[in-house]
Amino acid sequence: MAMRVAVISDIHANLPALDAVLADIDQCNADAIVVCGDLAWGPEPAATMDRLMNLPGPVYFVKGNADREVGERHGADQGLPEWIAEINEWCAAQLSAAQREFLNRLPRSVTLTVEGMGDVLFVHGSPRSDTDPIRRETPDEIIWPMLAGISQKTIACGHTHIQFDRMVGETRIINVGSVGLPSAARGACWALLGPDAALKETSYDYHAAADQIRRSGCPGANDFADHILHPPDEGP
Ligand SMILES: [Mn+2]
Repeated sequence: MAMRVAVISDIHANLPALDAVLADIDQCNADAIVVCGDLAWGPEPAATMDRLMNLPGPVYFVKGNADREVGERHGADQGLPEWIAEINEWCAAQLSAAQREFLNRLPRSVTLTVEGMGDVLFVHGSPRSDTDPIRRETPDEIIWPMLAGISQKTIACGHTHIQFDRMVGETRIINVGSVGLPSAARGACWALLGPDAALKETSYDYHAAADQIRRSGCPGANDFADHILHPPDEGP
């Protein structure tokens, strides 16, 4: 049955931003929520996972690169920058065994039939890889190989933290942006799909969120907080 779907991504353990978006979604009568990955890498991993794993109603999850790296405790010996590896290890240590197992078991993609849109493929980066960046300005010919072999006419993704809705050849690509670590936006970004696609931005108290983040104990907490207060123009 075709449905209306709220899509969130790149929460990055910003719990106040997630709670604000979930309150907005509550008002939309969506039939399901899809989470396109990068859940726990950030200042409040355990509380964020607890919230996400206990959401009522149908919720579908896709694994992001940060979920893979936190779940598998990737370190600098896997080629990651030291500061990312340090946050991976801290986040993994904050999570319960059940929460890490939940991350490790997430699928790389989900397909749902959305009202008015047909089959939509939900991924983190691209259908090819959870680290492929797709941006508004990425040239079509860079994206085409990322789409090889897919049958869906619409893709919803995240990973690059800036929203857009564009065509690449015959394929519609909707990047829902980032709930917790957005670039080029002050609010928490997400999208509502069906019967059309609406890009959404939920405003929340980012000053209070930044204070909460600074108290989290997460390595780099001040950098997370500064990002919330002064979102960069460019995504990661
Ligand atoms: Mn990512």
